[in-house]
Amino acid sequence: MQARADLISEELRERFAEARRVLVLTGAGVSAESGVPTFRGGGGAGVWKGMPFNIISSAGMLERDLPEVWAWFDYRRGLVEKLAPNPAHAALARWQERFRDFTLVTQNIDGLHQAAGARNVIELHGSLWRGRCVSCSSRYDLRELNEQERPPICRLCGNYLRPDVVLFGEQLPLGAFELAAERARACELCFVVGTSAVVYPAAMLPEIASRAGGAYVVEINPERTPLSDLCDETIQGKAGEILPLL
Ligand code: BV8
Repeated sequence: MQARADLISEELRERFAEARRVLVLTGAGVSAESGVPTFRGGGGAGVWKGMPFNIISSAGMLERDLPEVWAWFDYRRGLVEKLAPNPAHAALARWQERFRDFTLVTQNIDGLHQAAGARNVIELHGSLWRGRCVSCSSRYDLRELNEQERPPICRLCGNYLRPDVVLFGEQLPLGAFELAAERARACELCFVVGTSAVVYPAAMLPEIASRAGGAYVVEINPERTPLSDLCDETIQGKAGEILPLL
């Protein structure tokens, strides 16, 4: 179904035309039209061998069963490697050139923003495509390692690699949230695209943009979320249909 341009308010069109400092926060919904399963709302990424994803994707599980966590992320990587960015990712990559000061913050680990040409993406939760040594924290591109070796072994210190992904109960990458929060305070227009806004601290960013920065906050999501009431405008639609209209 073709989205209707009248879903975009005049106020948003004017702000979009004049904006210089823009921040976009994305979640799994921005990759849904690429075929990447979302976590909640019936998305397929929610359960693994009977375990809800916040159990298999947790610090405790990594402690208990690193090989199982590798199997879970190998499965996710196997899904994503066949998929391509969708018009939502392409639109956001174009916005990078359009605004003087543009920040793209994602909760996603699928790498599809970068595959669509986006640069300097703030990955709050890490990346499916990287492994990190549990001892010396050396990082590796998993596409360059031998797939059979599980868990992979660090070439520098010989200990195990883990997925370079932030699991539930783990701290975000050093400085990532602080940088995103600083940009949220400074922005004048903030888009929240395809997130159920239940995971913290990522879900704090639109509130920081609105309260601390006075930004105009726009939510793009087929459903309402706990953030919807905070937003200045909510556009109920699919990211791949709405974003190209702007
Ligand atoms: C932290 C990587 C400090 C893994 C993810 C107890 C102990 C410890 C911490 C906590 C605790 N209780 C609460 C917490 C905090 C916890 C948290 O927030 N829990 C929630 C669930 C209650 N947070 C953490 O643990 C964070 N760390 O707090 O550190 C600390 C440390 C130690 C001790 C105390 C504190 C770490 C959070 C990061 C977890 N890792 N991902 C993996 O991917 O497997 S989070 C995971 O959820 C994904 O990254 C995902 O991106 C994220 C959020 O989900 P969404 O992206 O919003 O996706 P979802 O499916 O939910 O929604 C999709 C949306 O899209 C829907 O709204 C849908 O309507 C919409 N949609 C669908 N189709 C479309 C669409 N929209 C647009 N277009 C479409 N076509």
